[in-house]
Amino acid sequence: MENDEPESPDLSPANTLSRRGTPGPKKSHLTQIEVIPCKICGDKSSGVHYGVITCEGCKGFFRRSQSSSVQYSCSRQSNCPIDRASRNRCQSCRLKKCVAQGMSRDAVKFGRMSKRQRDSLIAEVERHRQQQRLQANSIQEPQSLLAYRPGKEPREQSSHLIPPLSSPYHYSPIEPDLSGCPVEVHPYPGCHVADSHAAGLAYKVTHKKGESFNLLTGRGVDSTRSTPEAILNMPGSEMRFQPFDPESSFFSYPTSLHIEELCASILRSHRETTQYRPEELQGLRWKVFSREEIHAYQSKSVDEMWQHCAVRLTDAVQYVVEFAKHIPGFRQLCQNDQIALLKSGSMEVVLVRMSRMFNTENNTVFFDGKFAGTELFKSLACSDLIANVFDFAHNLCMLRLTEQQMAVFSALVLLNADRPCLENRERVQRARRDVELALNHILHRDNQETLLHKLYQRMPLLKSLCLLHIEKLRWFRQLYPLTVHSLFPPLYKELFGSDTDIQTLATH
Ligand code: HC3
Repeated sequence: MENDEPESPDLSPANTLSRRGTPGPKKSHLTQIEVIPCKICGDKSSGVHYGVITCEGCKGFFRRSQSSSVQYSCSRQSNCPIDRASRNRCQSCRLKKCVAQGMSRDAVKFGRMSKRQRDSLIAEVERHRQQQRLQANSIQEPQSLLAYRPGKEPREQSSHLIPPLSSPYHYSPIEPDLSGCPVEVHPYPGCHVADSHAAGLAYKVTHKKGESFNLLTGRGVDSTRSTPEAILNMPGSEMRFQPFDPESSFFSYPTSLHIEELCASILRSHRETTQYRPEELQGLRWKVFSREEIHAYQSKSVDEMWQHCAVRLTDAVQYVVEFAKHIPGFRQLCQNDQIALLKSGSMEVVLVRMSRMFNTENNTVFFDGKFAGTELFKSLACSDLIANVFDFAHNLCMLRLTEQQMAVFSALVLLNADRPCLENRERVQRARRDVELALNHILHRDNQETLLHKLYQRMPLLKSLCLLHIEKLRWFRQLYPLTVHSLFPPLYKELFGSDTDIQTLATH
């Protein structure tokens, strides 16, 4: 446990951007870099240190971690949340986050920032200043119907966000036609129908009292009694919705005003839950992995690299969960359906969002703080999956979606009334219809109606990619059942494979 008193500011020009002598943009922007919170723990930052905007505490921690020969290790699952309060609890995860955000001793040698990097930083400073102005103003303005507080970083919530299910799901043939694929492999880890209804499948997510975690808050709940509204308003939950009448006109007769409001709300949700802004990613395109760094990834064993990617993927999924919780109409669905939509749709949204982080010039994707090509994932031993995922990201990136288009498309991917195990399909369809109208609206406004067909065309592709992903996981789990059971994040296991199967495998 490292005590972590912020140290006296390090004024060496090499280590701070705001005092850097290099000529650059208007002084005012750089002197206000502290409006951007520390990228590691969210505390107040003091400048760019080792290539990343951090607070004094994290700067000092990283410097000490580079000089000391000590090896840090995590006593949990290497996915400890790192924030202002918890940053001293796990040095291993803190250092991992520093590296993931791009902190590096090399940054000291860089000395200068390119124009693109400076522009990206200025854009981020400007956005934070705007957010501060908005927050200052919003105290006076009456909050809109869909008012919500920006959620905490999804990472700060429990990683076990999907309730452990008392019995494995079994896939039902009534659901989407997947006859083309072997019964044992389908995109959704199945859903056990405790009692099916003629109109569709209702699956009972039965829990023993106190044993469940709730996807929507990551907290233990007695879900036998909870309702989404009650869960949403649990202490500690990040979502504070005003009481909402789902049957209100907003959902039954969307007017253009409602659609405009829906678009704006989905865009806000998207912006609050994407780890990087487009302009930031643009400014980071120069950060590609060196040959040595790529070799280090390729030297990982198959199970090590799978565990590493599983943690990264789970991180990304948690942001998608927060995005979903902010989508008007999603939180009005019953908890069963919210979980069913996330179980089958969150990976698809991760892949959609991956296209935002893709550089089509060199076919690389932003991963672990730098841009990586397919070769970095070689030790996953699933080159076909990687190739298909990169192809998908490349082709979607080529459409050059705006953030608004990306946000509404992501909401449409999630609100899919054809997913298995839904209890109230009609209600999902109603929420989806409003998002469809929203997508039509913004593409018409942007004079890009031709994109509509192209986006709808990509949905079956997303499903087949997730089907392939599940197939690979089943292959991996046959070889390394205990790795998946003991080292994969609980949320990953809940999303992509029933834990019960793993226990069965582990004991046979
Ligand atoms: C899809 C991916 C895992 C997830 C990686 C993500 C989406 C993670 C969040 C980052 O911000 C962006 C990012 C970049 C690359 C993505 C990886 C590319 C290939 C890899 C596999 C297809 C999934 C492997 C995960 C597995 C097999 C452990 O489930």
